[in-house]
Amino acid sequence: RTSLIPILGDQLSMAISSLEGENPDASTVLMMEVADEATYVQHHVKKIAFLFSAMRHHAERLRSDGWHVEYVAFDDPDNSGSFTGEVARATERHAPDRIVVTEAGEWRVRQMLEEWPDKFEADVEIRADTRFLASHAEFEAWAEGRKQLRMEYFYREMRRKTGLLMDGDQPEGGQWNFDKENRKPAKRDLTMPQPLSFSPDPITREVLALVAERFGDHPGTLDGFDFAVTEADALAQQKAFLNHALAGFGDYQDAMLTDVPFLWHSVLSPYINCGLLDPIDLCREVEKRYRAGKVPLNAAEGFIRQVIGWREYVRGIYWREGPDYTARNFLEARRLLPAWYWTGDTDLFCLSQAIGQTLHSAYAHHIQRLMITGNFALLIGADPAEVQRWYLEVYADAYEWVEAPNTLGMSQFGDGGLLGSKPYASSGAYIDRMSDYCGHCRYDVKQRTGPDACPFNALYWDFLARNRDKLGSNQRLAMPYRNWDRMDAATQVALRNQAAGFLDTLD
Ligand code: FAD
Ligand code: DLZ
Ligand code: SF4
Repeated sequence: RTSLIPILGDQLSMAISSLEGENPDASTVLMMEVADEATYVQHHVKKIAFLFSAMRHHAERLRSDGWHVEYVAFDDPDNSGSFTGEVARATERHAPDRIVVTEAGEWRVRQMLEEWPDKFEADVEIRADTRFLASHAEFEAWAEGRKQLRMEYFYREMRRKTGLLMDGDQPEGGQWNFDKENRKPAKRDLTMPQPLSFSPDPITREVLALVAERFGDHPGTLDGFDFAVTEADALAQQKAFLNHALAGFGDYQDAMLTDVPFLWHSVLSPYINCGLLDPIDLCREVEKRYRAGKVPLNAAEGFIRQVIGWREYVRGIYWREGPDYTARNFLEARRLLPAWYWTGDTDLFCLSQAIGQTLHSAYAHHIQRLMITGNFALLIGADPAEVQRWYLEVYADAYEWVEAPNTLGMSQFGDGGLLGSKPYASSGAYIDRMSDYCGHCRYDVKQRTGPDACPFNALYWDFLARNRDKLGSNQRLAMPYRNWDRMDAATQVALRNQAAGFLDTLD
């Protein structure tokens, strides 16, 4: 029996489940660069170039392993522009008995695949994505019957399941979570780690020319494209992280420094999410470094928690909550993002840093996403659908299963507290504590009102006051609401006017 095996752009693993047990001599692997995927949002040009190049390199790798691969390039004149259209053309060419595919990473594409059995003669088999630790059923079983879902408890299950950082049935070091140790501000220093840089080979250069020509109206720049596009190079970047940056990952996880985009972060998410790196292998390497005495426990635990805790947890939430999760808007926020989210051209220095580096590198680290761009969008009352679209567009690691829970749930409180127990809203003081941005800013982080006041300050109080009916009973906000209530009426009015004046400048 002959098989057609479509491999989607985020399935670039040799161990992908759709290939498991299949016979290369009776199979055609289909890979396709399609307009639907490249334009369902206006992806950053580096994100498209990265994926197209990684896909083309992966096709070569599959061929060298004996697979027959048909690769539909973006500018193929017969390219129909969609997964379903390309599978239809391939079934006409080959009349396969079976179509075998690994499940998609988002509802939009899942729904497409689920239509295939009705559309095509062949038997369609949609296989589970075994690159994740928790299957859909396991996550459901864990979540079932719990009054409140919290990452921390799910994470402990994943520690037990993998045995990562376990000492028998107890957590290594007697504690599951060392997050409290991971909040140090960083100092600039000449020995700071740097991710590797990979110069474009002929395949990548061809892709860069294609993307420059066809996606000129998308955000970002192709200048300085230096992503890894093969598994070997992604593994080299992984090794560089393990050897140089991991030791500081814990301490400086929340730190931000001017013109230092990567700090001690791994910058591996684009490779993990598209399949070039295996997240569990990576965690095992991290544990090895800890066991060998090369990195402290707070770094190893902190990193492993992000991957087997947060990453798996947000995926579980995404699929559990269903296709309308992304449309939620608990705070009924309706404002558009300012146009400078797509240019970085703003005099709020922290935002110009986070957005500027995003447009350049299609990367920002977690605290920039959460506490700079996310926090600001939350405070101004930006429409969470619009905020999700922005995050999906601009980051090379963005796929809806991981982007939406982080943006809608964690950052914008759009799900009303399902993902996080309180909104990640803060005034300028937090940003000043964790970064050196404020020293470079035209605003004064210590002032709350007046022409030089840091806009985050008044916006923060205005956010709390404006959303009191929705947030007032949240126990974790009791203290800030008490502080608000202790202010005299004139101060409250001045803060709200200051915020209103600033918001007017955004429209
Ligand atoms: P590191 O700091 O080195 O962390 C290591 C790894 O842990 C990451 O590579 C990633 O695989 C995983 N990880 C860490 N935090 C999270 C998290 N909250 N959720 C899932 N995985 C996590 N991550 C994405 O992969 N894609 C997204 O589209 C995405 N959108 C986000 C949107 C918002 C508003 C926020 C606040 C966070 C988002 N994140 C997203 C999570 C996180 O910011 C990125 O995974 C991280 O910044 C990637 O950089 P890194 O590889 O250097 O991570
Ligand atoms: C993100 C993306 C882009 C930009 N282009 C393609 C593409 O042309 N072909 C492809 O197979 N995949 C692409 N992707 C990734 C898909 O959107 C991703 O695989 C789906 O979201 C399924 O999870
Ligand atoms: Fe950002 Fe305010 Fe600091 Fe300026 S003063 S960098 S706007 S937090």
